[in-house]
Amino acid sequence: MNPNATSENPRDFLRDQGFSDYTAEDHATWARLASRQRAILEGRVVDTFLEGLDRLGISGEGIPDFRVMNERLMAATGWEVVAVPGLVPDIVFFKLLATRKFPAGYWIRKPEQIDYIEEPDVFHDVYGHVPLIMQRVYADYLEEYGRAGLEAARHGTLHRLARLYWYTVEFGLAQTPQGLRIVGAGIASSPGETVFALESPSPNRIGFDLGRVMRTRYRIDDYQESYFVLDGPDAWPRLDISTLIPLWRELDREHDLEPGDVLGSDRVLTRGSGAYHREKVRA
Ligand code: HBI
Ligand code: FE
Repeated sequence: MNPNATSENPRDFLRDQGFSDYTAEDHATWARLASRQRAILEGRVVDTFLEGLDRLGISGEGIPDFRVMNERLMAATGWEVVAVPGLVPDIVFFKLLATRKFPAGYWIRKPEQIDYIEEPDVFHDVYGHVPLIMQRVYADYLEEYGRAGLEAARHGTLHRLARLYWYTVEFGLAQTPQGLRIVGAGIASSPGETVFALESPSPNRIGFDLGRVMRTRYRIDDYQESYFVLDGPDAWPRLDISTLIPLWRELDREHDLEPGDVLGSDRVLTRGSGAYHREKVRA
């Protein structure tokens, strides 16, 4: 069915991965991306991410076969990866997560788009997102996120859930005994942002707070101006609805924050210089 249609039924968006249709060039694109990432992630991403890659058999050699990957994922946390053509409607996305299905684009970027794509492809979705789903605490957080999303749709607070996803699942950092590490898939699937998020003096790095994050707009087309830092690699927030509803009500009385804003009440780990985005504006 036409993916632009307004169906809210996940089944209308699922398809077969079409594993045998990938070309040698497709697998070579994966291999190039995966080997580049592996080298740069060591010591920068949480250790459980690299363990997840290994346990899933996600290799640097080629695009993984979802059937093989899903046997291991299902055994570990009861999750499964399902193939979709691209972005699915929010409600469909939440329904899938709430039933422990992670939607992944089946297509892979062309060699000339190696560093930037507008919609998530199989490399971002599988390499970036799936390794942590091998971990129970994370797997449970993602399911809870899906459930909270369905509630948010009824309360008119979808934008708050989108911000939460953005600043945790996609662009989260975490404190670990070894120092600051990456947990977000958007960072872990991008070589440029892997280094920028941890090492650049430009962005703010702010201790995670659920309400603070839900107030904060985000950039979709460039590195983040602020990253939020979980207190530990497993310190994902609980999203029970009885806490979220009063929180949403409180936030509706406050103005939104811009991506680079820093508040007096923030737990600031790094006050960014802002140099990176300032240069961009001038260029
Ligand atoms: N669809 N396939 C796919 N992948 C996503 O990450 C995704 C989506 N639809 C909606 C969406 N994300 C976001 O708007 C969520 O943060 C709500
Ligand atoms: Fe993503």
